[in-house]
Amino acid sequence: MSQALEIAHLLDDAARHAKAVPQIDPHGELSLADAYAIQSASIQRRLARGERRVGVKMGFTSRAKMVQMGIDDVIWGRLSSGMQVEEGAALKFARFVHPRVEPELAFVLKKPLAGDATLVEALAAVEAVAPALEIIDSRYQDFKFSLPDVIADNASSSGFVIGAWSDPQQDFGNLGLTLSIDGRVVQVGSTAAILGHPLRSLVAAARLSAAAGEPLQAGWVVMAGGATPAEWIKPGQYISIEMERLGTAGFHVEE
Ligand code: 0L1
Ligand code: MG
Repeated sequence: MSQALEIAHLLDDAARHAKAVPQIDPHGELSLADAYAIQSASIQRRLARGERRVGVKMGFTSRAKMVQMGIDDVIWGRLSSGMQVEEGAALKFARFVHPRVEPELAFVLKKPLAGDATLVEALAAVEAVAPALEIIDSRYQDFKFSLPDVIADNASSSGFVIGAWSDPQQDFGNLGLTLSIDGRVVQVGSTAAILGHPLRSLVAAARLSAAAGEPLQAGWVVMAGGATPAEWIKPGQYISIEMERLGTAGFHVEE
């Protein structure tokens, strides 16, 4: 087995058994292409177990996070059906290593979108938009990673919850939002924190997934990226997002 495949198995097993592993590339020496190849192989294992590919998640979509990581482009990960959590559902905490949650905006596409799309072309491919929550759960010990580490680990993607879908023919570029834990607001932000406008994140998703030979498909979800810093979650909590005009979404965390 190649070393890349061995790492893919290690990370997939870590996610499957919720058991942290040491960083695979603490000094960030792997190329990003190799890191994405590991990510792809790890998702292939999920698909081989019967999960379906359902979309893409975008990461490091805020300037602050890019500066912190010393990068000048977003990263992306692959969403599979096993990561989707019904709105309002209860999730077992034991399914995760050390989960955090961040408020996002989700797109669902009505047609394929590939390559260097303009903002107008991107909007024309959107069926609907919704408030969403992403559960990020790095598989690395202490949530510590280099850039290749986190890419190989599917950009920490672990779960996502989507609220009711709304017509995208409205201005969703600067919608106020809150993230609450047990009804207490813990983060306040705006969809404008996602690359200045979430549509820019969709354009980036189209570019990056096409470059990887996996262009965005009709019916796929694109999680646009965190609109505020992430918060740790604990058993017993109810986590929710409230987004101006688009509504709410939430989930319970069970022991
Ligand atoms: O923005 C993101 O979703 C990036 C997730 C990867 C980094 C992290 O785990 O904090
Ligand atoms: Mg995210």
